[in-house]
Amino acid sequence: MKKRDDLTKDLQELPESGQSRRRFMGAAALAGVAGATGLGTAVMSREAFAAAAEEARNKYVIHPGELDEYYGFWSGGHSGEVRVLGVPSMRELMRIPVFNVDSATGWGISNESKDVLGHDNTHLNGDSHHPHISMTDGRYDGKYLFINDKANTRVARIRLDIMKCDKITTIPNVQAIHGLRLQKVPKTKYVFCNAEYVIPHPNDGSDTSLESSFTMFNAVDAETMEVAFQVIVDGNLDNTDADYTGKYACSTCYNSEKALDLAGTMRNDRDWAVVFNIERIEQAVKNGNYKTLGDSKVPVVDGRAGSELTRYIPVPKNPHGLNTSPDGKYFIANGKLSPTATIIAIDKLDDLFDGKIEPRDTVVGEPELGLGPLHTTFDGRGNAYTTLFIDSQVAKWNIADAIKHYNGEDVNYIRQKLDVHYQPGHNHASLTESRDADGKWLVVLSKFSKDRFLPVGPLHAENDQLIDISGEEMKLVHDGPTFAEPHDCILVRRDQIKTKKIYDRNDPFFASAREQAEKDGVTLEADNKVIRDGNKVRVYMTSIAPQYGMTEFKVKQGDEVTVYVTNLDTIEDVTHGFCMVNHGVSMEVSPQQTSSVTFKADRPGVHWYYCNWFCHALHMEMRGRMIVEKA
Ligand code: RUQ
Ligand code: CUA
Ligand code: CA
Repeated sequence: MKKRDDLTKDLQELPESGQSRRRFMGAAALAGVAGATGLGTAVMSREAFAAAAEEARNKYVIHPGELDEYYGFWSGGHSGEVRVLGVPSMRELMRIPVFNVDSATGWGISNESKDVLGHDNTHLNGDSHHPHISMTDGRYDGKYLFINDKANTRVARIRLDIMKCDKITTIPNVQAIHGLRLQKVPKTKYVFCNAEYVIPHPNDGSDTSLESSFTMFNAVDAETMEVAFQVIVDGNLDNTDADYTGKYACSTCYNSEKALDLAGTMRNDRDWAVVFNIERIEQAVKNGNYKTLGDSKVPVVDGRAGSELTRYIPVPKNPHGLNTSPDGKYFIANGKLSPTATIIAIDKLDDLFDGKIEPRDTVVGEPELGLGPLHTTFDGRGNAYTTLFIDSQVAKWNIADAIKHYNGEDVNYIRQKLDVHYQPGHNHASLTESRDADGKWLVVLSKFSKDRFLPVGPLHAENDQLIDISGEEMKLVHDGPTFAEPHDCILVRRDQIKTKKIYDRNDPFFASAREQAEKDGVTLEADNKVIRDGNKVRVYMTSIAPQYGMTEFKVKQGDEVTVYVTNLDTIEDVTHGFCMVNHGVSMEVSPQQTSSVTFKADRPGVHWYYCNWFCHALHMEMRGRMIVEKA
């Protein structure tokens, strides 16, 4: 493994050549300096070096009080959440709990979150990999962010105006949703998502053989979040992406062998990328050429080899990432166990589906990049950036030159290889999944941090590195430690996201609370009332800093109590909380929001509740008592 150089050595050696790998591996304060000098072999004075350092820093350091240019949405991996970062500062701005339980906001505790998660939800974990923002005509429209849950086979949607998850769909008939991408054109009508593992059908223990097992490619309607169709495939499914015509999506398969053992999954030199013809699939569903499985009503079409709905393009070997170039021309499948990436020409797919050419005729390039290519991203200037997991590098390469090379021309398509630290999975360039790919910043999500940070015990942080790709040369400018385990991120210009400053009183996010209040004849915005309904008690209270509308309420032992808090503050940032001591109850109530939580009043006596979001100089005084009468 590469070693860190110490600062002195960096200064002395600096900079030997444009290709030096060690130039950016010194102290963070000097990161990026060498690149900023633009020097080749010339020696640089310490003063010039310091000046260049300052200049480089100014490019990515966002000073106190300044705002970032980009929002970055990071998946939270097996923490099950989504994180919002500012880029280029890499400051964490917010966390959006999705599949996990969150003590601060009460996600997984409050009724509004249970409306999304399911009131009988028993899955308290998630494994979120791929965050993607809805698009209109190939451009981020800032409306939704979608993310998969591999752990419990779900897809979630986040409303970006309030940055809360508003829908979660469990995908039936399959296990482990992994790759997820959105239809780009004419708009995000479908969320495409791959189920990774093959399972038998029916999966009721009657037959566990591989012969009766398969997996499916799934399309979820982005507005209703219902599953629109499922497509049976050969092999398994890994990652996916869609094109810029709205017609095709393409997924990688690493287990064409359908093997259960590791060695078996590596038996074939080529697995494949499977292309889905969305128009034909929609037509098949319309014509009733589908079946259903088990209790589910989702139309299931057969896309196995020989089907008119799919085409299988052989690519080497256990391919992983599948990425569409922002010019709309290519699907790129990353070889993982092959040092290559395979360039598939999207404009040849019509001919492929019409039977005019063979699957491999769609391949127009297969550049050799290095060891362990996993994911590719783009700068919008014709260059691709591929992570090399085993080499711990990012390879920058030129797509047009790789195609020329494939055609026998003697050109070098590799532009640069940059060390990253260490073992990168995804990488993501600013706006790369849209027509607006602007080639400014590249985030590399490295799985290991090893020696880059202060040690924190056997469990290490991961390391998301920020790379300036605006010039000819990639320059590493920042190390960003992260907690387990962002897989992927998406960068979007800050003007493409419009958030609400405070809630609308009519927000559907708390529609169920409003409905219940109406049934109870309660006005959420004004009333402080206790409604008894058998042994169900509904406590409605308002809050305005630093007071609850009710500082005491009485219930009986054994009651099921639901507390509704409506925050009447209209001032941005004045969020209250509601925490019932010793009851496992905690939730956020932001300005103009109503939140509710249900719990059992199982112990008689006095039980204090308090505001747990700091809201006022008298925040400590914002509290009250629940008196539980002995049964
Ligand atoms: S995958 S490290 Cu879950 Cu996106 Cu490739
Ligand atoms: Cu209200 Cu703290
Ligand atoms: Ca394989």
